[in-house]
Amino acid sequence: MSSKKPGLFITVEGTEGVGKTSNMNFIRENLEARGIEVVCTREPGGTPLAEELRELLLAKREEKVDETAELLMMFAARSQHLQSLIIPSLMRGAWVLCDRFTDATYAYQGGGRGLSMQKIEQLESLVQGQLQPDATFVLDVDVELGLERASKRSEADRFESEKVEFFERVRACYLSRAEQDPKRFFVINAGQELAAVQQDIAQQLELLLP
Ligand code: Z5A
Repeated sequence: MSSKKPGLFITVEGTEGVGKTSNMNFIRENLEARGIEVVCTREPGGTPLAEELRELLLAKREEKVDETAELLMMFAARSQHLQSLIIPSLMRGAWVLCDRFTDATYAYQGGGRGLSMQKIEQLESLVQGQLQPDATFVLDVDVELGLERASKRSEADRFESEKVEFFERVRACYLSRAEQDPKRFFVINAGQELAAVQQDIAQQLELLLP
């Protein structure tokens, strides 16, 4: 698919406990108040098949999950999600707001697990063609603070059970990608109080409005 489409594609990224859920709701409400149709979705997931893949990916299991198998499952879910939800929504003019997308693959499978960035690029090109998010919010917070926030919420899944050093690599990868493409990425200091985080997000959202 070409990158030309009527709707805007916005993604929200970050390490654990950065507050994606609260801030996704804030962005959706902000856009809807301006009369924009917003399709809120997430990765891995977003369609029945992709949600089943999500369950398989997040479940803790005794068998060691091969890193390339994990990578392929992320892109299998993404392909289904793009073809059945993201692209049709963008084409009819809705804005798509997605909790994580391919930047998470670079950060977690590339930065975190150490898989080759070139392999990720190949799969990205196969699955997405030219399609990229129009804007990406990276909610950035000190890893230990994020993990502390996340631990109060629910039992850790397979990813959340990783060590601090893993999430430090994930965070470094997000920040380095953001530095390389400052037009697409907005890095938000998510260590502030929620109201201040949302004020910063609202300022950046203004720049995206027609
Ligand atoms: N993954 C991958 O490896 N590769 C990929 O390509 C993709 C994903 C797409 C599932 O993602 C896992 O998949 C994820 C990466 C991997 N692994 N992990 N871990 P997920 O997005 O569903 O999982 P998550 O990162 O754990 O997201 P989450 O559970 O939705 O967390 P969150 O949305 O960032 O946090 P939250 O629930 O909004 O906030 C956490 C708590 O902090 C909560 O109690 C809030 O009230 C509180 N909070 C939030 N903001 C603040 C502020 N500013 N101050 C104080 N307290 C706050």
